[in-house]
Amino acid sequence: MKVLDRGRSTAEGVFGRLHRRFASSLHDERVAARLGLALGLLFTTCAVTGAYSHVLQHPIGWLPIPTRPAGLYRITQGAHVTAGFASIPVLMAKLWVVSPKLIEWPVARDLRHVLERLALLLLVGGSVFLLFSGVVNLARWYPWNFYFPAAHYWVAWIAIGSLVMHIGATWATSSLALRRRSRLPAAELAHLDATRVDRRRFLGGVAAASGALVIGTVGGTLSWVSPLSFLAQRRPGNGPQGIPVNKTARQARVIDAAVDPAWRLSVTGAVVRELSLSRADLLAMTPRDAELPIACVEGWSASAHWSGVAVRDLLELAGAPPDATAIVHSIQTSGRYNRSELNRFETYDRDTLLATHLNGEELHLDHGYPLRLIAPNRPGVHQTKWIDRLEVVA
Ligand SMILES: Nc1nc2c(c(=O)[nH]1)N[C@H]1C(S)=C(S)[C@@H](COP(=O)(O)O)O[C@H]1N2
Ligand SMILES: [Mo]
Repeated sequence: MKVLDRGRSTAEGVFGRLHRRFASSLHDERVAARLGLALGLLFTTCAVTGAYSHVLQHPIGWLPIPTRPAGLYRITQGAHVTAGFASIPVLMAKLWVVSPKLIEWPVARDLRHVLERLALLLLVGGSVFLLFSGVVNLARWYPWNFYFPAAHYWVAWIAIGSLVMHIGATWATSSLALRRRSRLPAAELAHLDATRVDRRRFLGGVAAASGALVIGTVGGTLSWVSPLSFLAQRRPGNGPQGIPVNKTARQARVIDAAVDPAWRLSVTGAVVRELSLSRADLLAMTPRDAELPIACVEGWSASAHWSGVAVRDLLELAGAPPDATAIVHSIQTSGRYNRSELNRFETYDRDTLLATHLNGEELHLDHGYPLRLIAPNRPGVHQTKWIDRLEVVA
């Protein structure tokens, strides 16, 4: 018993000392609630745009995503990455503000308390993992051997579940903390006034850090901010023909096959007649053109003028059924992005092109010469380059 008591009082002593070290007028429910609100908005933005990106990248058969507005994915994915970056200082501040709570003693009081703390642990761990993995993915540094999108996706569900539990558990205190001043008791009001400057400065600093990160990323999409965008991996305007490149023809090991005069586009599958078309055959077809963005999942994007043949025209020429879907195949044999599916909205849309030209010039090898897919409202990973086959699915 004595030993136990001593153990407990030592632990209490340690926790007590930690609490005193963390004593500050900023460990305040009002500050925590404000930061929580900001974090809630930023995380919701990430969750909604992330879910949208997921269904675009992993198409669900009965839920084909429309092709309009053509630039929607560009906005949602830019918002996803930007909101993620902006939430880093807010999360750090929130953790610091509530740190006395995180080191609370006793560690567990009752079952409800255990569940609350477990949810909190998952929420904190999940959020830190999501932000960290997102950032290092953008930096193309992979200190792990799992597939980033899958891990990011599943941890997001864990974080969402624990966030809902956390909001449920803290709703009463938070709404009380955000309550209007006029309804506060006099003693609390006096304390509030005495510490107002501290809180303002602190929250202002957090907002400024978030703002700097926003400016640091949005230049991956908005060219007029890009000189200031220290975090943007790619900038619109940089790269051959004014468009950034993620994977070059050399990295994809496609150069020889891409420049081979024997290259043909074959149209196969659920068609009346299979086709084999040379570049000259394609150039002799009705030219179609469209102004469309490349919008990478990494958040950067760039708009360009593309021309080539419409997938819809090719399907008509081959006698495919009007509601056919299709798969485009690249001559690239390795990698995850050597093929992609076109849903029925995409095969029907006249702006879904197999492009031969970019910004008025013959497509650069790194942009997919001799032929690449460019379609409205699609993630960059599905704008397949170096295409040699269009497989029609009825
Ligand atoms: N065959 C093939 N196509 C591909 C890729 C690839 O690795 N292989 N990368 C995709 C990605 S991630 C993006 S963002 C776009 C970029 O197109 P760009 O290099 O012309 O800008 O190409 C896509 N098409
Ligand atoms: Mo990409």
